[in-house]
Formats: sequence, C-alpha cells, structure tokens
Amino acid sequence: MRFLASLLAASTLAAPAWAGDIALTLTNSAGQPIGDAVVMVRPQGLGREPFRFPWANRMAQQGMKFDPFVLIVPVGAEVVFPNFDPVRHHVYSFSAAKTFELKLYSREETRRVRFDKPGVVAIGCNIHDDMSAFIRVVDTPFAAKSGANGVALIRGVPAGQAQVVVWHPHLKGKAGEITLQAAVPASGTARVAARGDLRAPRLSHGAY
Ligand SMILES: [Cu+2]
Repeated sequence: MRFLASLLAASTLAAPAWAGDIALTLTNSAGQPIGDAVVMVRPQGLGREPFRFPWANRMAQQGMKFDPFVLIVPVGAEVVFPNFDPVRHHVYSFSAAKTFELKLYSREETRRVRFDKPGVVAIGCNIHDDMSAFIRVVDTPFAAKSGANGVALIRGVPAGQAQVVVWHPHLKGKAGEITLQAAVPASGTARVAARGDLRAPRLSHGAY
C-alpha cells in the first residue's frame, strides 16, 4: 500500500494527474480535409520548461523541394538544413520571427540555424523561386501537424479549458489562424472540428 502511494506521488510529479488527448479535424467549406496545418494547444497554467518533439528539427532540400513543407520546432531549437540534391540551393528567410541566409552550398553539406522567437518563418530559395516551406516556432509542447486526413492528434494535455490555435500558411483570414476553446477531458479524447479555406499560395514570402 505504501509502495502504491509513493508510486502515485511520483507519477503526479512526472506528469499531470489528469490529462486527455485532443483530436482536431480541419476541413474546408466543401468538407475536404486540410493537411499541413499546425495545431497549438495552450492549457491553463502552461509552464516554461524546455521540451522537444519526437520528430527531427530538420528542413531538408530534396528533389528540388523543401521537406517537410511545414516544420514545427520548439522555441530555441537549432534546425539543420541538409541538401540532398546534386545542385546548390540558397536558403533564406526575411520573416520577422527569424531573418537568415544560408549561402550557396552543395550536396550533403549541413548548416544550422537557431530559432529563438515564436512565430512563423517563411523559407525560400534564392535560386529556385518555386521552393517554399514554413517553420512554425512554438512555445507549447502541445503541438502537432494535421495529416492528409485533416486530423492532428495532441496527446497528454492537462485537463481543463485550453486555447487551441490552428494555423496553415495558406489559410484565409487574420494571420492564417483560427482560434478556438476546447475542454480537455481528464482521460480519453476530445474531438474538435475547425473549418477554414485556403487561398492560392503566393510565391512571394511577404506575408510573414
Ligand atoms: Cu534551390
């Protein structure tokens, strides 16, 4: 019994005692799913402890494209930019959240950039105008990207009211974002629906 009590005390310290998942589905007004949206959940009492995501902080150039199109990284993350193409790329951003430039480099060479402010960083290539990608720098560990089915699953959110922000680089509306409130259950999954429409992508990266 004493063992069980100390086990419970330990798990309470390690993670919120009551936490649920949020499954957010983003569709357009025709009911079609929207992938590559970033869903950021801010529960009440969100801490400032450092965190990391299970995916790599990596924006590759492969097949004359950036991969992935949208990358979520924690604030303060160092992102690598490996080039797997047999040609040179010249990666840059003029975004307020991070302005940088990685001068021409060639196959397999890797450069790193630190992203120290939350926000949207639009990435382009000076040589190939149609190359476009986005890094969303976030200050919440409760963030995920929607898949091709429009669903983003955020696990282990402390129970209670939470703010949910959905962002996609081509979403119509203010800052490309939709803000919702959700009630996170003490266990199990809250299903949340969001609706938005995409505009035609702009090749100039001036929006951010
Ligand atoms: Cu390029």
